[in-house]
Amino acid sequence: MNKIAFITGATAGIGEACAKKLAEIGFDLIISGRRKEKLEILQQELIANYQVKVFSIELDVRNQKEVESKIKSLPEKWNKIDLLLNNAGLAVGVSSFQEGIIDDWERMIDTNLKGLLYVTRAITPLMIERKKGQIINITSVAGKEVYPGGNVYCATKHAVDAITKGMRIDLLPHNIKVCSLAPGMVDTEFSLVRFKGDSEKAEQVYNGFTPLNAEDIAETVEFIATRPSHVNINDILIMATDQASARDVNKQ
Ligand code: NDP
Ligand code: 8X3
Repeated sequence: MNKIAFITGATAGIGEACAKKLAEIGFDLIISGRRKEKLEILQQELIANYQVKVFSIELDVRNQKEVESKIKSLPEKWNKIDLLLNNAGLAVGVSSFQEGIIDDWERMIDTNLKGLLYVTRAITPLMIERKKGQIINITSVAGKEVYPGGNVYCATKHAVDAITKGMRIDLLPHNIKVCSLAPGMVDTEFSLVRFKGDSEKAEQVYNGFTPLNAEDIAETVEFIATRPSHVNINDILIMATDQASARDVNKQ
C-alpha cells in the first residue's frame, strides 16, 4: 500500500480535485460523501487514471454513530491513515441574523463543525497508535473575517479555525501535524448549495470576478502534504488575485 489519505466531501469541488491530485502524487485514497453514484464514478476514474487503490464510503458526517462505526470497521489495510483532509462542508443561505432560518443554521453547524469533530475524533486514535499523521482542515476566509449574511457560516469556520489550533497543541506530542487551509472564493458547487439550487444567483457570485478553482486548492494541499517530516504548515489563507478580503455575497 502507498500512503493513505481519507477525504471527506470527495464527491464535488475541492474534495474531488484533492482526491485527483493526491492520487496523482501516489496516495491510496479513502473517499467519502453522501452521494453514492458520484463516489462510484470518482473511484473508477481514480483507479483508471492513477493506478492507485481506492476505498469509498458513503458517509454523512453529521451522523456520529455512522461516522464512528464506519471508521471502526475499515479493513485493517485501510486503517493506517496518513492524511485526513477534513473538507466536507457547506454554507446554506445568506439571510441576516435576525431573519436566520434555524434549519439552515443547524445544517451548517452539524456539518462544518460537529461533522469535522466526529470524523477527526474517530481517526486520531489510529494516527496516535502509529505515532504519525497529518490533518488538513479546510477552513475559509470566513473563518478569519465576517461578511454580511455570513453570520452562522462564518461562525462555523471561525470555530474550525480555533479547533485546528487546539488539535495542533494536543496532537503535536503524538507527531501529528495539523494545518488550516483557508480559501477565499472558489468556483465549485458551493454557491449552488448556498443558494439552494438557484443557479442564476449562484453564478452572480462570480460575475466580473475570477475566483480560484478547485485545482488551485488541490495544488496547495499537495504542497502541505509533501513537506519534509520536520516541517508543518500551520495556516494558509489563499485568495483569488481579484479578492482582497471577504466579499458581501449578496452584492456582487
Ligand atoms: P462543494 O459543494 O462543491 O462540495 C462540498 C462537498 O462536501 C461535497 O462533496 C459534499 O458531498 C460534501 N458534503 C456536504 N455535506 C456533507 C455531509 N453532511 N456529509 C458528508 N459530506 C458532505 O463545495 P466546496 O468544494 O467549495 O467546499 C468544500 C469545503 O471548502 C467546504 O468545507 C467549504 O466550506 C470550504 N470552502 C469553500 C469555498 C468556496 O468558495 N467554494 C471557500 C472556502 C472554503 P455530498 O453532497 O455528496 O455529501
Ligand atoms: C466560502 C467563501 O467568501 O463565500 O467559505 O465565505 S465565502
